[in-house]
Amino acid sequence: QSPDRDDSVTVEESRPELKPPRQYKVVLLNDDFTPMEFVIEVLETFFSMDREKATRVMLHVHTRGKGVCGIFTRDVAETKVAQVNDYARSHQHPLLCSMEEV
Ligand code: TYC
Repeated sequence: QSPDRDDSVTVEESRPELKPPRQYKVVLLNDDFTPMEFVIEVLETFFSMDREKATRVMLHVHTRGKGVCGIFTRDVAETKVAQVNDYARSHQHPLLCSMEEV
């Protein structure tokens, strides 16, 4: 074997990533036109809520103006927001979903 040839192998052990991922609230906003039943369906479909929880969250948004649907990492939150807004638009409802860093 050639003496100037370095065949040593460096082994690095992975260290745990210490920073927790940033978290985002996905928020639903009230409006005067989207039917209550449609909002309940959205909460069941995209946030896996049962009917009771979906109804509670919908009524909270209806009376308080906005409400939290869930807390997710950025990618998941962005996907949920896009899915809800696209779904609402495809049914001609003005329902708006947005996200806020926790
Ligand atoms: N305010 C709507 C109504 O009276 C119901 C509604 C609830 C709309 C929650 C949007 O995010 C919302 N039909």
